Amino acid sequence: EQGRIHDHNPAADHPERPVGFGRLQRKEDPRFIRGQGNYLDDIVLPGMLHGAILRAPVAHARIVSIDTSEALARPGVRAVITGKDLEPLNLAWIPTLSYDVQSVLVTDKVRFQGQEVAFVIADDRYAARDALESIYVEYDILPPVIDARKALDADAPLVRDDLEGRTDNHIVDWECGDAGATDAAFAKADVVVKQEIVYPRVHPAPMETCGAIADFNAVTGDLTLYETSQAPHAHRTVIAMVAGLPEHKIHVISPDIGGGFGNKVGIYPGYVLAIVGSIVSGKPVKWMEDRSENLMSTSFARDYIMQGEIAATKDGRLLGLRADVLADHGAFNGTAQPTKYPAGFFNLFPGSYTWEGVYGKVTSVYTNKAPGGVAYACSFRVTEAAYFVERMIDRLAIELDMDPAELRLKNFIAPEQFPYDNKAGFEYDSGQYEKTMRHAMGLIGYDELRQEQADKRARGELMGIGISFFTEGVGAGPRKHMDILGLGMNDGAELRIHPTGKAVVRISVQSQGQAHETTFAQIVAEEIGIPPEDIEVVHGITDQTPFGLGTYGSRSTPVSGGAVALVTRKVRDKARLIAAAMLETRPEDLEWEKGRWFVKGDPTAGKTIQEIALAAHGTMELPEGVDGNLDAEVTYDPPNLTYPYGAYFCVTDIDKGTGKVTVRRFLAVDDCGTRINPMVIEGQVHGGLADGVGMALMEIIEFDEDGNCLGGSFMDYLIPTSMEVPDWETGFTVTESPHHPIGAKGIGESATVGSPAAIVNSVIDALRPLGVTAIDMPCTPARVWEAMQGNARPP
Ligand code: MCN
Ligand code: CUM
Repeated sequence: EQGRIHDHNPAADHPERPVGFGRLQRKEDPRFIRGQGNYLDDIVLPGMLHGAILRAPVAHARIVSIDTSEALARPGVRAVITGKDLEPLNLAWIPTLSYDVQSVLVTDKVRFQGQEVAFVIADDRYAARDALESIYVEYDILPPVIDARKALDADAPLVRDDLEGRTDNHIVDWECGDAGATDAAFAKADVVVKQEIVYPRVHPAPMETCGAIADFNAVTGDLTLYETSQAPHAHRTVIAMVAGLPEHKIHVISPDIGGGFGNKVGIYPGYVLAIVGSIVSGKPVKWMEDRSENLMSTSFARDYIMQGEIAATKDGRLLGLRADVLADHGAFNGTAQPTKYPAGFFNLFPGSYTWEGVYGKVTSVYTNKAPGGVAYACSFRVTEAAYFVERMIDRLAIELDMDPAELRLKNFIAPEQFPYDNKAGFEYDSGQYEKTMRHAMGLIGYDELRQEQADKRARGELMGIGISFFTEGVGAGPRKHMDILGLGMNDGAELRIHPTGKAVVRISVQSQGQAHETTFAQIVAEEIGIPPEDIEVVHGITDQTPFGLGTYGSRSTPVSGGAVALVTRKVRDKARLIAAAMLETRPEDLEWEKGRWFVKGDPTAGKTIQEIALAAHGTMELPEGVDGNLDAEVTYDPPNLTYPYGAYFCVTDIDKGTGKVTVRRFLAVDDCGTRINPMVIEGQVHGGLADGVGMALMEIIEFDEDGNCLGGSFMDYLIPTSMEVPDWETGFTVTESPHHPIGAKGIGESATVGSPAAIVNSVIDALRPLGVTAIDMPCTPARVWEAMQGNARPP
C-alpha cells in the first residue's frame, strides 16, 4: 500500500520494464505527444465532400416549410437533404438504444433547440456552413415542456405526438428493492430525515467533438465508416439494421479518439447523414460537429431530481432508505444502458451499507431538451446513486449530530458478508470497506483536520471536510441479464503469436484515452511472459477484431480484460502440448514460469514461449489433436459485475465575502482489485476527480423557460482547469474480484462517481455554522453566497 502520489520517489515509478503488471509508460504516448495521433478530423479521403447540419433555433415548433433553393444554388453546394428526402429511404427516424425512435432530420416538429433540420453537402467545410444561412425555414412555435416537474401535468404540451396513442410525456416507471420491508424499517426508526437532492444536467464535453466520414462504394456495395465511436461493433450491427445494408459490407473504423466519456456511445443523426450523403453524392462525406453542436445536441448526463428519505436508530444504526426519482430524458429516450435497466444501475443506491429495507423508484419523462442521460463516466447512473446515498448519509449525520466518518464505519457491509445482496437486486463481489476507510482517514489525517476545523470555526472561518464512500458496479455484463438492443454484453479476444515470438492481440473494446494499447498488452505479458513491447493491441477496426460490445460502463477491464486473460491462457495451454512434444515428455510433467514451460524437477530442461512459437510454425511433428501455429480466440461472458469502491475525502475553504469555494485537498483511496498499471489508474482517477470538481462547483446545462440552452459554449459551460483543482492525493487497497480471471475491477469512472458527493458534503460541512444542511450542484459562488444568507434551496 502506498500513500500520497506526490510522496512517490519518481525513480521508483519505473524500476525496470515490467514484464506484466506495473508502471509501464503508455505505448500510445509517443504518437500523441508528438502530434501524430490520427483523429477523425485528420482523415482526408480523395474527393471527400463536407457536410453541415442546420439546427433548430427553438425548442418546440411545427415546421411549416423549408426552402432550400437558394442554398442549393450557392457555389460548391452539391446537395441539401431534408427530412422529407429521408422519409422514402426510411431514415427520417432511427431507433435509439432504448427502443424508442429519434429523428434524424425533422419531418413534423422540432422537439429541442439544436435539433437537426437539414443537411448540406458541399465541396468544403466553409461552403457547407455558409449555405446553412441560405436555408429558409418557417416555424410555427409551440409552448415547450422544459421543467421536468411539470412534464406530467394534465395541461403539459405533448412532446411525442409522433408516437401512436400517446397522450402524456411519461416514459417509464421502474422500481427496485422491497417497499414493504422498507416501510417496516421506517416504522422502527428513531430518526427519519427527508431531503431533495438534484443532480443537474451536465455534459461529458470530450476534447474532440463527434464526427463521421462515410465512404460508400456503389460498385462493390461496401460502406467504410470512420467514426468517433466507443462501440464500433455495436454501431456496425445497428447501422446494418437501420440502413438495410449487409453487415459484412460495413467496415467501421474508430480511429484515435480524443475523449469519449460516454458521449460517443450513441449513434447521432450526423453519422447517418454522412452515410446518406455518401450514397447520394457517390463521394466520401465528412461531418464533424463544433463545440456548440456537441454541447447542445449530443448525449448529456444526469438530470435526476431525487427525493430521499433515510431512517435510523438514534445511535446511528441505518434502517431504511427510500429514493423517489424524476428523470428528465429529453425529447427522445436515447439512454444507453442494458435493456432491463431503464434507470441504469441506480440499483446501487443503497451504497456500501447494510439496511433492513431499501426501496427505489424512478419515473422518466420527455421534455423539449436534447436526448441522452447516460454519459459522463456514470457507470450507468451509479453517479446519481452514489451521490444520492452519500448525501443522505451526511444529512442523517447532521440530524444525529454524529461524525459522518463514524456513521459510515458503524454501518459498512463487513468483509465476511460478501458476496453481498444489496437488497436492490445486485450482488457485490468483494470489499474490505472498513480497512479502506481507515487507511484513507490515516492518509488525510482525519482527526487533525477536525481539530483544525474546530479552531477555524472558533475564529469564524469556513472550512469543510467532506466524505464519500462509494460502491460501483462495472463490467456489464452477464449475457443472461444484460444486452443493448438485443446484443448480449460480451466481448471477444484473439491472440496470435507469430513465429518470431511477437504477438498480436485483437480486442473488441475501443480506447478513448484509457491506454488500452498499453494495459491490454500487459495482461497478455503477465499471462505468457512476452514483454509488452512485443505485443501489439489491435482495436477499433471491425474487420480486424472480434465482435464485442465496446467501451463504456468501465467494462473493458472487467469483460474484455477477462477475455484477454483467458485467450492468453488458452494459447499457453496449447504451447504446453507443443513444448511437451519438443521436450519428449508428457504435458502433465511440465511446469509454467512466466515465459516458459520446463520439466518439473529439472528447471534447465525447458522451452521459452518464443521457442515454442517458432516450433508451432515449423516442421516438427505436432502432437495428436494440436494444429499448427500458436493462436486462439475466446468470447467472455462474465458471471457478475465487478464492484470497485473508494473512500474519498475533500477539504474546502469558503470565502465568506464572495461564497467562492476552494478545494484545498482531495484524497482518493480506490480499490479496483488487481492493479494492471498503477500509473494509468492514477491518470484515470486524476481525470475523474477533475470531472467531480467541475460538476460540484461549475458545470451545468441549464435552459430558460423558452427552452433556450444556456450552456452551449465553453463561455457558459465552465469546465475546470488546473487553476480550480488541487494537487491530488491518492492511495489504494487491493481487494480482488473473486470471479474475474485476474481479480481486476474497473476504475475508469470511479472518481467521477465518487468525488461530487465528497465535495458537496465538504461545502455543506463548511457552511454548518450558518445552519446550512443542503445545497445543490453546482456550488457556484452565487449559490453558496445565497445559502449563506439562508436562502439555500431546499431549506
Ligand atoms: N486498469 C488497470 N487496472 C485495473 C482497472 C483498470 O490498470 N484494475 C486500466 C485499464 O487497463 C485501462 C484503464 O485502467 O487502461 C481503464 O480501464 P476500465 O476501468 O476497464 O475502463 P474502460 O477502459 O472500459 O474505460 C471506460 C471508462 C468510461 S466508461 C469513461 S466514461 C471514461 C473513462 O473510462 N472515459 C474516458 N476514462 C476515460 N479516460 C480518458 N482518457 N478518456 C475518456 O473518454
Ligand atoms: Cu456512462 S459514460 Mo462511460 O460509461 O462511457
